[in-house]
Amino acid sequence: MPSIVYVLNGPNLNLLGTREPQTYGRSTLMDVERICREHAGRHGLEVDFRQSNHEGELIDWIHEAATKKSAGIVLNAGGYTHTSVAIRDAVAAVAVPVIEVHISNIFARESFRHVSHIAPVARASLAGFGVDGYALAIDGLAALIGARRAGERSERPARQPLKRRAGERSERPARQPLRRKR
Ligand code: DHK
Repeated sequence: MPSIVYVLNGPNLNLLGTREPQTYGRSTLMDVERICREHAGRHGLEVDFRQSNHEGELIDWIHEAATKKSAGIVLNAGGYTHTSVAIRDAVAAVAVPVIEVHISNIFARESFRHVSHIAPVARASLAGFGVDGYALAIDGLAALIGARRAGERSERPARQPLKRRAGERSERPARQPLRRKR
């Protein structure tokens, strides 16, 4: 059964495509979902893609990802990144790796966005790659958990023993003593 990556999106990300396009671009949340599924598929992973404008619902989903033993979480907590101690605590409470993603470069924006409560407890963080950040997060997560690429074999091919040629000696030739020149 393929492993599942939870991709969780916080408040206002349902408005992607029309919301401040100069900052968040023109891709919609459905486009992001497609990108995530496509990238996850390359690693033999499946995606459970969700969005909520409610803090508690995001927290419940983080817990669920852990109890269902998901492969990991890609989390864009939106504005809650900068305010929610409760989401930070949920991320800290679970054993699954959480990759924090931001479409915009939060460090190049207003100072209140420079603080992320998620970053210190996330396994890794990405910001400023646009919606491609989601694909990068999935690739990074797959590398972290050692997910196989589609079509890759699970076992390494068995090592072949070295074949000795007929007449070949197994030991190294004895060292010849150095001859002193006259
Ligand atoms: C999305 C939001 O909704 C903002 O509140 C964050 C983040 C940045 C993003 O870049 O994806 O500050």
